[in-house]
Amino acid sequence: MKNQMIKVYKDLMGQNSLWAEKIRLILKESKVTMINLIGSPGCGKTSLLEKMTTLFPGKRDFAVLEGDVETTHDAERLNALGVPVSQLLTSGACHLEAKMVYHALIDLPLPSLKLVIVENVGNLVCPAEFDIGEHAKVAVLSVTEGEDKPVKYPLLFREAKAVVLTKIDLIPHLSFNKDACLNYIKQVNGTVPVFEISSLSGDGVHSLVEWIYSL
Ligand SMILES: Nc1nc2c(ncn2[C@@H]2O[C@H](COP(=O)(O)OP(=O)(O)OP(=O)(O)O)[C@@H](O)[C@H]2O)c(=O)[nH]1
Ligand SMILES: [Mg+2]
Repeated sequence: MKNQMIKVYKDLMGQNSLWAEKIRLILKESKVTMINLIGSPGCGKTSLLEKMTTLFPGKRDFAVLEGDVETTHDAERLNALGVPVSQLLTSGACHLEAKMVYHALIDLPLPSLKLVIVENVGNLVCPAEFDIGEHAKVAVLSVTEGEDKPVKYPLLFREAKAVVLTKIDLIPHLSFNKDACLNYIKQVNGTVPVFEISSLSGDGVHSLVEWIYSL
């Protein structure tokens, strides 16, 4: 077939950037910081948010936007602890886009908040490609995933302003080589701070929370 009309779809991601800009504007106006937590399914993102909540019962200045493909399980877990939370369901998509986050964000009681934490859809690849207007992407990696993930999936670790190494209480039971993991992270992102935490014991969570509130 010759001379057929070629459809060109240009700058679809540009639409995402427009929504991300709107988010940045709202966050600036309301003086709210937004963190984008990204990591594999089951790496411990919700458990970390639960531990943050129970360790600092007086702190009620953050809300959570829960991204998942299906179910409201994670939002229910945080709702049970009294955290303002909304569930964003992608119905199949492996990441959150800025337009969806924008609509959930403007429904939050922003004047009473200092911080919004977005738990992105469990995925080590796609969410890293999307700007959702956040102040910081935070990479979450659990020790059960293996030490080489930062070099196998480098984009997230390159983009991240911090890396959270979770489930460190399990290290004695694993062949996980923590030094190798830290070296791999350094290889990809030489200056990124790494927080080693256990949501089971609460170890390391305090330093992470301090860092988040210093942004
Ligand atoms: N031993 C141990 N287990 C943990 C820790 N953090 C999370 N887990 C367990 O890991 C499993 C998954 O934890 P979640 O917090 O649901 O993980 P998630 O990253 O939110 O999962 P998705 O939202 O499905 O991507 C649960 O069985 C948790 O109890 C930890 O620090 N130590
Ligand atoms: Mg979760």
